[in-house]
Amino acid sequence: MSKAIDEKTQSIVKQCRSIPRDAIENLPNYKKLEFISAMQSTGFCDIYLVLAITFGLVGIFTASIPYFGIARFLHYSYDKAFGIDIYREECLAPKLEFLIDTFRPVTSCDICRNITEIERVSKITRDEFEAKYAYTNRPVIITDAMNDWLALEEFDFKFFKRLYRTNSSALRAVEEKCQFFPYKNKNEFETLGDVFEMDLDRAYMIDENYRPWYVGWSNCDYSTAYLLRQYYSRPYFLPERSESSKLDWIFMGTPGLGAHMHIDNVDLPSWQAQVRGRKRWTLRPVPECHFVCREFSFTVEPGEIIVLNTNVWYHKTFVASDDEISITIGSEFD
Ligand SMILES: O=C(O)CCC(=O)C(=O)O
Ligand SMILES: [Fe+2]
Repeated sequence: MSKAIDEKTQSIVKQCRSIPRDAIENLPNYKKLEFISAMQSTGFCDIYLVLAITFGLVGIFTASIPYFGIARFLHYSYDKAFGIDIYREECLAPKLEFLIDTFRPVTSCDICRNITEIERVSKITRDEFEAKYAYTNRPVIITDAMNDWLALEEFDFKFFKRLYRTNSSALRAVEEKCQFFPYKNKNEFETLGDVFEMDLDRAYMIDENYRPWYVGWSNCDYSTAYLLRQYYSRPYFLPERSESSKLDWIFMGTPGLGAHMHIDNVDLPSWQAQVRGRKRWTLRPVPECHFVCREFSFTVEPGEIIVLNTNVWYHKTFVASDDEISITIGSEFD
């Protein structure tokens, strides 16, 4: 083998002897290789050392970004690169979800350390709820807070279809000033009005080949809020001083669909009551806690209320009932 290589080398050397020196020096890659060889041979500036230092510096720079804060780094970069002060663009956040993911403040892993499943509690006192869950970002399910709610019997697709009938002030308010999330159905439901135009066979899954649907919206209209509150009461466990926001969030849809994995930017923690159907939740810790905390899933049953700070836990849902639509109502609290 080595004899063969030797012969090959000799033949190349012989061929090269016949080429004039000038012609070799004019070959396009000669200059580049000459430069590298010069650097190596001085011993003063080894090319491999240069590369190691360059990549080392890039590595240190990259690793320091999380230390100084990814959000701060990106804020600075957006300002310099596009002239956008991202913190003054809050109204874009609901439309451009990546802004929430990218610019949310770093979360302490203390909130999710050692949590591997959801706790279920009942007969909890306000003080105990306040100390353990209200402001600790620790998710919990309260199993006995909806016993006397009229909503359990009255809230169904037809109830909301009547409330949000065409030209009603309730519907106009949602369409003009509240938020609407059509999730996977965004190509067919542009507004909440489109949802309630759906025929009842589809809404109630009577049609065997029904297309599944899932939507959520906020009710930010005072008189609709007043009406909705006739059907449910403020959960008994909320601290006395806590203001339940006047904004209701309603999520409704058929089995198999739900909200994709996301994190919110709504300031306050919230409670969400499972009025009808069952909903499976997955909670995922923020990526900076990937090695400290674990993702986990659980199902919220009808009559249960989940309390969650959706600003610090990534969350996704899907309706897990066999043949019933899921309806939930909730609100933020401070
Ligand atoms: O209930 C759902 O499907 C989604 C709820 C949600 O994203 C929230 O409450 O922030
Ligand atoms: Fe959310």
